[in-house]
Amino acid sequence: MHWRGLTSAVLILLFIVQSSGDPVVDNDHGRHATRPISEEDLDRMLETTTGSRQKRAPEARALTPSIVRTIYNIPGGDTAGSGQTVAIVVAFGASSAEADLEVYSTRFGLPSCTTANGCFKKVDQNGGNNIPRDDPTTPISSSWLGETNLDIQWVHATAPGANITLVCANSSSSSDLYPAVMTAASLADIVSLSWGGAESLQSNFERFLANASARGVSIFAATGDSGGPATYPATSPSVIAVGGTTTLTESDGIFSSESGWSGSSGGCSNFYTASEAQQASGSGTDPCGTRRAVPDISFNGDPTSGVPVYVDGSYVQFGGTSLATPIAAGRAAAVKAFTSDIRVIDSFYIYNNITLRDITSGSNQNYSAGGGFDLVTGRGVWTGDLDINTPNADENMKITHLMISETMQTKLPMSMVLNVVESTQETLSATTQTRATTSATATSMSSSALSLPAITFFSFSLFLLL
Ligand SMILES: [Ca+2]
Repeated sequence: MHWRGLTSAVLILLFIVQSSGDPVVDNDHGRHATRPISEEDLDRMLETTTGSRQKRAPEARALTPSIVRTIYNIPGGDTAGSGQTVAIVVAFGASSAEADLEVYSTRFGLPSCTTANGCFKKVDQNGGNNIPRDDPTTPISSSWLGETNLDIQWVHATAPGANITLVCANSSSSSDLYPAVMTAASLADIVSLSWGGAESLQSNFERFLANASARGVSIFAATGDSGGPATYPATSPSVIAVGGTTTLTESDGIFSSESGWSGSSGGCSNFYTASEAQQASGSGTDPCGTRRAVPDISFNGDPTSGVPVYVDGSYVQFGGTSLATPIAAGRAAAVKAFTSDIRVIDSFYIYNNITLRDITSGSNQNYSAGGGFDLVTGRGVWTGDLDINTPNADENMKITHLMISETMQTKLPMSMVLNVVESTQETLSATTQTRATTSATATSMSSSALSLPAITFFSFSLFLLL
């Protein structure tokens, strides 16, 4: 007994030492590279999506909610996600976020989502009403409020029927954001995290994430927008890591092709091992051994193929894995609402139950996308679920005729596949050259001063792309 007691005491002591040793990191919400969208451009976008075949002007090719729901085959239509709740964790308060969401919903014909009608809820990091102050960063579109509006509006755009709970951490420090994630996971079973910090060993938070995942909470985390190593918590094996693509549409809004975005962070974790499901799939073991390999999946993230977000009184075009992540969370809500058979969307689900559009072109700083799993886009773009009937069958047929996926490649004439690949690569090589000259500037900037070079970089890229 004596020795057993002593052993326990030593173990407890070790635990305390280890626990207090978890590093506190500052988390960044990424490089969104926003650009303004005029009301006139917005009108043109909407005309296209309401049936007019009018060609969209190059500056009006941001993706609208209905285009995004179509190209990602999100089930449920205008009530997608009904009965589900998505919790979004951000830093700081967001005093105008709910009013901005209402303006956005009206503009895009989405259902109203307010505190009054029970759809929207905002809590502090402990679940209470002590909402922190707004992020003072300017311009506002580059602040955490811009991030918050992006997250809220794009969960609502992809899952208009879902409830949204916004959890506001007191600061961007992990000592505030991690408790906020714990609160979020107690209030919803789908959680969206469009932020991250440099990888480190987070033993306490890891235990929490593993437990949350085991309880059936789906946590989606952005890999980062640097195109370099992925950030934490995306590299945790207990979350679903979301990378970014460049999603090209025709001038009339019809899906054209999708490639890996140069800003999509990814790679092998230096601290964490792959989940059992990832290891079993071979996706992690091929490039990374048994280490965690990210991303798991991807959605649109390139600002040049970005989306409109209403913030600070006007519309701006946003991108980043900060966009891809709420799309993933919204799609999860839509899928869970569409069939009650799907109770848990976790790593096992992502590696066994989904159908994908494999991304085979494009690259980030260290890796290139290729056939199957890659460290730019993961398994690819989540476009379907094996355990539900494919919804919107007609829409799906309409858009898949140009898709480059593992399943479609065998059915398509190879000339058509090659044409799409070539045209995508030509466009990408033009933009990659531009990015090479600007990325050095961007990566040397501190997180508090990212907005200016990001905007410059984005505008320049957009000009070349179109
Ligand atoms: Ca691939």
